[in-house]
Amino acid sequence: KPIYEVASDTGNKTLWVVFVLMLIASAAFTAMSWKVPVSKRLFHVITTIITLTAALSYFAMATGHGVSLNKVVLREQHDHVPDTTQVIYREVYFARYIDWCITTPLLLLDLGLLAGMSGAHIIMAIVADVIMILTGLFAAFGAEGTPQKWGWYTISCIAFIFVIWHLVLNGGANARAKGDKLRTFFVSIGAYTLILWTAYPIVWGLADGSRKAGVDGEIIAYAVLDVLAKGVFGAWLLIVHANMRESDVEL
Ligand code: RET
Repeated sequence: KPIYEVASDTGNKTLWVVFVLMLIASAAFTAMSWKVPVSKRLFHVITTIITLTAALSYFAMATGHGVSLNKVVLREQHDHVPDTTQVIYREVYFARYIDWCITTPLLLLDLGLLAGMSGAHIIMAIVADVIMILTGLFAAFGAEGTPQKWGWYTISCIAFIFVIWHLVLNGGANARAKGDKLRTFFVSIGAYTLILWTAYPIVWGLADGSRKAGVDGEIIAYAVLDVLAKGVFGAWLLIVHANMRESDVEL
């Protein structure tokens, strides 16, 4: 009688593919770091840790470690007939949130350092970001039919708006001070980041949130987003950084 929403072979294969892609990206970023002196490897180190963390998280999910079967009870009330309940078990890939807790602050650090944001502003953006991820984790395990699930989701979205606020206002202002070339690059990679990051709460709403999307659909959507937001983002940042002295940081 209970319904099981779990990954099929397609979903599981997708997890393995992204695991391998993240490993390849990590190796490539490490090799790129060897081309520059140790003192100029800050972006390389940050960006490699991002893809390496994702590789670990995808390994956990692909092997069945980073996932829990979440029980959802739907209660229907009718007049004159007894209440009916439907129990759904759906996989929640909690390893994602552990991954995001480490990698999204590092992505923000990449962008903050690129723009030349102050330490205070970088810390504020990162703390808001960690709150966004942890409250998103609570939302994923929040009970249906109570304020838990969508309450935490709303709080998470408010934290997300804080992150965007810091990035756009402070990031934008600081990047401008570093010259036109750097400002143009920051605006491009910042807009790219903003669009991709905004897709995550949308996927969440369709998948964990309303369960309109199946578990395979969820895995594939996050897989594409993760490769773009970590792998392609990192490659873009490191390649441009290699040819743009304005992007150097003294740290
Ligand atoms: C959740 C659900 C609750 C509401 C919001 C979310 C935002 C998540 C974001 C994730 C970004 C992840 C990245 C991963 C690595 O590449 C937690 C999905 C606002 C923005 C960039």
